[in-house]
Amino acid sequence: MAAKRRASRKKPPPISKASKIWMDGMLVDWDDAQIHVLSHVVHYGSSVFEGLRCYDTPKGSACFRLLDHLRRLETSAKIYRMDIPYSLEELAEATKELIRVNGLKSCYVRPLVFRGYGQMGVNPLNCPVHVAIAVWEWGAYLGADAMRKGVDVCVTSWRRLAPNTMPSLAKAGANYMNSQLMKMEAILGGFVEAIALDVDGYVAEGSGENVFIVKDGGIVTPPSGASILPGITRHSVIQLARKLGLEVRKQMIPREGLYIADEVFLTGSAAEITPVRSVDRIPVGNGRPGPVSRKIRKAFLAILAGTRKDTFGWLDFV
Ligand code: PPE
Repeated sequence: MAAKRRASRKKPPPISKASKIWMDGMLVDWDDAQIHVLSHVVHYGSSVFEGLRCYDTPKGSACFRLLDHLRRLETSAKIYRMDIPYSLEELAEATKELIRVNGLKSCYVRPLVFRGYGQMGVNPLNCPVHVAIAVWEWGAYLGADAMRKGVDVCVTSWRRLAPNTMPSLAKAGANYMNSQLMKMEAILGGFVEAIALDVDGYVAEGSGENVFIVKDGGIVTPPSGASILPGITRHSVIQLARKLGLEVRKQMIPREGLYIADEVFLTGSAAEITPVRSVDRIPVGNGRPGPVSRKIRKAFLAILAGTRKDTFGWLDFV
């Protein structure tokens, strides 16, 4: 009860509004970016989306792996038989223009594809497909102290999406109903985030992040068949870690692997690279962010700061 009261007392900061939102090729005022209540997406969750960050680097604002995110948007749409009426290049240009128009140096970017107003009933095929892109300033996703101190997480009682139910390789809006169940359980239990197991009981992912563990110097993350979204930050961390001479494996992780790991960390566009300091109140290692996640994070930030060469071509200048 105490934890419940504590959680509900904290008032979250509202969305930091920008000026314009891109909707179906038009720049509309933030407050006018609206849809009809009988849009298919509102009732049946028919949307796919992306999330990425634009960073203020010494050479100017740059989107992190913009085309890779838009490619994943296209694959998500393909799974749900949605035809996006814009090319990848058009969406990339629209994103950059939107950031410029809003005068933002750094921001979060949310491209969204959804089924609109046309017909009610489950059949989505007769509803128009709309595309919107929004940008806004979004700070530390898992709290102000998350990066420095690490976060307290739990293993949720909810399993992640089972194979051949909701496809986890699609970043679909509806997948986040499962994420919401996980997240609410975590918050009301006094945790910052939840990690879900897959139907077989192996570690899958956080409500909005991928999971990595470090054990005896090796780095392990669940494979894409473990009911996860194959994160672009996850891929970046794997590339960067290997470049730093670290060993990375994609391998199933049993639940207790989280408890005996030397380090656990979460990755995501919003969460970036966030260390975990406890799982189910069991301290991870010595309960403080460990050297491996710190090393990777430092190299990651150095690319954004321009002090490390962007050899992977991650930055897409606005
Ligand atoms: N798994 C899930 C379920 C997930 O939502 C994300 C991103 C990831 C893994 C990591 O993917 P990537 O961003 O490509 O490294 N979650 C997005 C949405 C978070 C939200 O609350 O909204 C994000 O981080 O942008």
